[in-house]
Amino acid sequence: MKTTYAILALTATLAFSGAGCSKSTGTSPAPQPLEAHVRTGDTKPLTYNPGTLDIKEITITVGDSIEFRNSDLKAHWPASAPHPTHSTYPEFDPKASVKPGESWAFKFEKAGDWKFHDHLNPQNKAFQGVIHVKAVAAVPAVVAAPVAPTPAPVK
Ligand SMILES: [Cu+2]
Repeated sequence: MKTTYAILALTATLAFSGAGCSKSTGTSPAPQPLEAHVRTGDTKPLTYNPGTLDIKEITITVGDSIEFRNSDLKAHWPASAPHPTHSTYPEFDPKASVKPGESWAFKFEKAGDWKFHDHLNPQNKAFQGVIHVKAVAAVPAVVAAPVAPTPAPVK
């Protein structure tokens, strides 16, 4: 699981590093529109299953969100380290428990490695993890070409 996300992160890094947007899909490299480089903010699910999290480590980009889904029979409370103050990233805290069947999404606006725990089970490592948030890759600004004045008709 960790390896999978590391590869995904590497792929994303390569895709954003420019060089003609070469995605190694193997077949005909169709030209991609410029919009493909611009991030709009993805949402990645992370699920509390009975007794454990399905993902304990994930890499995203600033502006992306993590949706904490509770598929367990007990309530959970994802929150930034450290317990109990959550002071590393105070906004990363729903300020309430997420009940079974409910979810809570949080948009990460700051780059960093954000450890989290279950505020209701702070010592249980099965509910601890880390969200790696990468800074947004620089995207060249699109500058509109100036409109050339219509040349006066030659007489
Ligand atoms: Cu806590």
